[in-house]
Amino acid sequence: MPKAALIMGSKSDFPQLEKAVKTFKEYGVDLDAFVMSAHRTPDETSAFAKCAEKSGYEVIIAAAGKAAHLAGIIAANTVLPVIGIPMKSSTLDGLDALLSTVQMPGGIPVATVAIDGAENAALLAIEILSVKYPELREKLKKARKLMKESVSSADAEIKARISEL
Ligand code: RP5
Repeated sequence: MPKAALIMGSKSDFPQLEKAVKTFKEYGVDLDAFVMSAHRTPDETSAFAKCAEKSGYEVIIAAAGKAAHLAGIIAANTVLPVIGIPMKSSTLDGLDALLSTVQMPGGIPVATVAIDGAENAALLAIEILSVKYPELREKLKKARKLMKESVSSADAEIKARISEL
């Protein structure tokens, strides 16, 4: 079974991350979630990342706000793919976390999604896992098809409403 880890810098991040948890459940990916902080629990965070491969994780999502170094410190301690979610949790509306997460130095990549982009982080993780688990690729294709159908029906609905004006 595919296995992913979701690390959040604080429990205050969780409400914005629920969508990621739901997405993993929909796709049948085994997910473990943790609260860990690059600044408040630096040793535990590094230790987790160092053991992540042995623990069976295949992809890691790290979500943090403010001076968000969580994804970076995890990526520095593992070669597993790390996806960073910059969280909107400060007076800077998440721009601080976006820049802290995305501007990694060469050699240590973090695949950064949009501010509060929990759903896309989960989907990107599932796309990465689908290289190994073809059943996930089929589910992703089905979901894209449904999305396309809902856009087509929205298009038809808008056209009908416009013609009635
Ligand atoms: C970051 O600081 C966390 O990821 C959170 O987004 C932000 C605020 O944390 P709390 O002060 O609410 O615990 O490390």
